[in-house]
Amino acid sequence: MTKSALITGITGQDGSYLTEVLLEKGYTVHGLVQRSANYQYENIEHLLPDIHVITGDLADFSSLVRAVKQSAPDEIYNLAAQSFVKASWDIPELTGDITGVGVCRMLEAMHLEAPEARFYQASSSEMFGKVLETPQNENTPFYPRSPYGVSKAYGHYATVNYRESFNLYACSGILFNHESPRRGREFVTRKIAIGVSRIKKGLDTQLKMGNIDAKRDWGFAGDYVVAMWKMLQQETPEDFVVGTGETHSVKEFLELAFGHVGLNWQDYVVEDSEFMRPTEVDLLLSDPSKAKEKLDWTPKVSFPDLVAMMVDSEMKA
Ligand code: NDP
Ligand code: GDR
Repeated sequence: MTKSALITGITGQDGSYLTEVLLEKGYTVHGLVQRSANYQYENIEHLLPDIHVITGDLADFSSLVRAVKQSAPDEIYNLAAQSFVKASWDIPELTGDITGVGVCRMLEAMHLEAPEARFYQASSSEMFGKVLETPQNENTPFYPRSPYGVSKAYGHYATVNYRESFNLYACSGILFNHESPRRGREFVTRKIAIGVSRIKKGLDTQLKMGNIDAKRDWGFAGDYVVAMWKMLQQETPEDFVVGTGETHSVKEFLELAFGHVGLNWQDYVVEDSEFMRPTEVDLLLSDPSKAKEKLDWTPKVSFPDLVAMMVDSEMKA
């Protein structure tokens, strides 16, 4: 029988790649989309004929109940969030409401309307924040460093708690940074890829950056959505860390991205305090051995290939 999936955050980077994976597997895909004056369907434009769009919002419980009723899902992927860490200091309350409490609303809607469904929560390495051990695994304690990280920790524990309280099939995927040509424009990798292509084409002369010594464990989003699906195919629900196990600095990303089009990053990059954060998470590095062992998951795209893919995509755009 055809499986039904409900994806919140379907218009985002991960939502679009996950939809492609699920359609390929024969799922009926329903996507929750928030109301907007000018709907931005850039990432899912090509998928619209094959999916069912449901208007709803993680801030509105009744809309989530309706969405679950309407889609009768076998699997729910809760990807919607205010996902930009830097903005979470400007809109902390909204971030808490959507990225944190929104998870509870979604879990409760499933508990009421589809308790047999399987639930995936998009948790984040930002929960590790000021890391208490390196590398970070499923048992590493959290020390979030932003309103976003704090909200994700709430969503993570809500997921674990609904699993333990009501015996729901609910998993938290603790994903490290993953990028692609569909990444939001304000995130550092896409910002650099766009900046490089504009400079190469003579449209800009400099690129303003924040903390370029920050390090991240960066992978390709297309690989990571496969891990989400695999988590929901296990016999018992568990939480998994997903990452590459490699860490690179923003500086390294700059070097490779400018180098890819024959330029030297030092000639164009300037520091700008506007892009600095009140607190940083300096060394995020995953230990994805549980995902490898139990999900048979490993990332396919290397760091240099990811940088090249993103710069090439902007050069073509
Ligand atoms: P994006 O920012 O690209 O997508 C976020 C999605 O959430 C968009 O579809 C957005 O809709 C939607 N959304 C925002 N607010 C609401 C709301 N109030 N109600 C309903 N929908 C809403 O994120 P990614 O695809 O990169 O990430 C997916 C999830 O994974 C997020 O929860 C993120 O926090 C988490 N995550 C991401 C990582 C990464 O490296 N990408 C790593 C770890 C976790 P709209 O298009 O209308 O704005
Ligand atoms: P992050 O992603 O905060 O890790 O959250 P982002 O790409 O915004 O920042 C990564 C690092 O780069 C440094 N940086 C800059 N960042 C931005 N955006 N712009 C700049 O100009 C700049 N200069 C330096 C940042 O300080 C930071 O250290 C992402 C999101 O997808 C979250 O939703 C997700 O949970 C985590 O990854 C894992």
